[in-house]
Amino acid sequence: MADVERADRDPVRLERDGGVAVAILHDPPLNLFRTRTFERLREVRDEVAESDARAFVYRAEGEIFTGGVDVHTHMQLPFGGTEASDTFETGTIAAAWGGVTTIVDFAVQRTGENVIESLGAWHEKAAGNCAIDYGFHQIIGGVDDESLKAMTYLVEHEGVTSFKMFMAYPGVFYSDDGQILRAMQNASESGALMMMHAENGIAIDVLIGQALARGETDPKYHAFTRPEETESEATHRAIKLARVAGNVPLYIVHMSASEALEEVSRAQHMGLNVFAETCPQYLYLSIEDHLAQPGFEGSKWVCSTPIRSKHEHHHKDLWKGLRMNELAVVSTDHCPFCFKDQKELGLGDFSKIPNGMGGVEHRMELIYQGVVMGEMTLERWVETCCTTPARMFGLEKKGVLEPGADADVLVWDPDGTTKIGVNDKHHMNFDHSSYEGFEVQGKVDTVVSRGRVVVENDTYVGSKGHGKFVKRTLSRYLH
Ligand code: DUC
Ligand code: ZN
Ligand code: ZN
Repeated sequence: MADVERADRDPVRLERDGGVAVAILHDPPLNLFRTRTFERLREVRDEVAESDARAFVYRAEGEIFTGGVDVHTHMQLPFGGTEASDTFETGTIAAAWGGVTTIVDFAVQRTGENVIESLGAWHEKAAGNCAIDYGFHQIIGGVDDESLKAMTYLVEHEGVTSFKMFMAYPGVFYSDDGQILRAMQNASESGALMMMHAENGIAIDVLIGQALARGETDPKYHAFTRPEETESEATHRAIKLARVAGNVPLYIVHMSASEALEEVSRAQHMGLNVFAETCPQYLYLSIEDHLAQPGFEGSKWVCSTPIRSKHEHHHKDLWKGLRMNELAVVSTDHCPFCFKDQKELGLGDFSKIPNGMGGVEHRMELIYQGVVMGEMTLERWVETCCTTPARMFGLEKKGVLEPGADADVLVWDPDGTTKIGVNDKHHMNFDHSSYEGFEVQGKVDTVVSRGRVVVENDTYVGSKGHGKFVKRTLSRYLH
């Protein structure tokens, strides 16, 4: 490398190598750096802007971070008698608006379906449509010899190194303990990571039946029939099964409840390979303020695991879990449905409301608000929203600002504000906002995906198909 230059006041140096400019952070890399005075870097902005995938693009104002990584989205997922309303095109554009430069979505195999074909179907949905890069996890809905073999194949050949199973949704995605154990044993062999939707779906179905028989049909009963014990029991069971399966790495998705978090924390203290994520909805939203709104309004916030009571310490405990690294990742479980015609499928019967809400656009903003509120540090924001998700899921060139990494950059304006709502900031494809009326400090300024500017000056300037499928390696979080 020739020509090493140093920016005057900032912990960054610029190296040029064959016309490619690469910013390198101080050692150890922080994956973020503050800059108000990037005069020197501003000079090279035009030079590097369109040049090379590994080149960074700079602006003079704002703070520069590695782009957001959301490892839990469901674009156009067929679910609940309908289909999630964001396509790979609309959803990845919205993600870009939110400072996200990589998503990992879920390909779905149901009982009787071929795993490799189902992954192919998800490739078809996404290819050529995405604004930012994407990877896939594979949902295993049916465990048999063929699907187990396919799991190994996906790890070895397809860059799909994590598998999600469901202890909930009997008759839809549900797997019993024996099936889960077999899949976990397979993952233990191949080195893959197991992701678990941890809710006791059999018990929940009993509670749902009893509630409906009592005439309890409003959206709020969705949460009352999924009490925290059904989440913590399943979390506990998943942890034990993972241990039986040779301590396979286990990642509990969308954690919402204090008791479930205790299970994870206990396992971690025992030295088990157990990890967990939470989502913004579990940190901010509640039964009282959202799900129990009058009439059918609350259906907008029906998702599983459910949002919980604001009086039971869940919010507080989850923020603490994020600080303590008991919760390693914040994702969104982005799975939006319109109120009209989609959520309305559950009018008169909460159990028929499609489960899911949208948030891929707002995760960076909402979790930055945690920094503003003193719930976490700026470094932790980057760790939980960018760096750890990338490492956890083997996205080798994502979540870091370092030579050789993809130039996925978020320029953040800490002095700006973001007003969230259908008539404010809202680029997702559904007819309401899960965070309507939220006003948070901080604002996405510029977003760069592999060296290409995709959002700047409050305008989306990316292109359909720029986003490419990323093959993932095994999780790098443990090794
Ligand atoms: N939970 C949701 O709310 N939506 C999609 C699937 C899930 O597990
Ligand atoms: Zn789930
Ligand atoms: Zn999900």
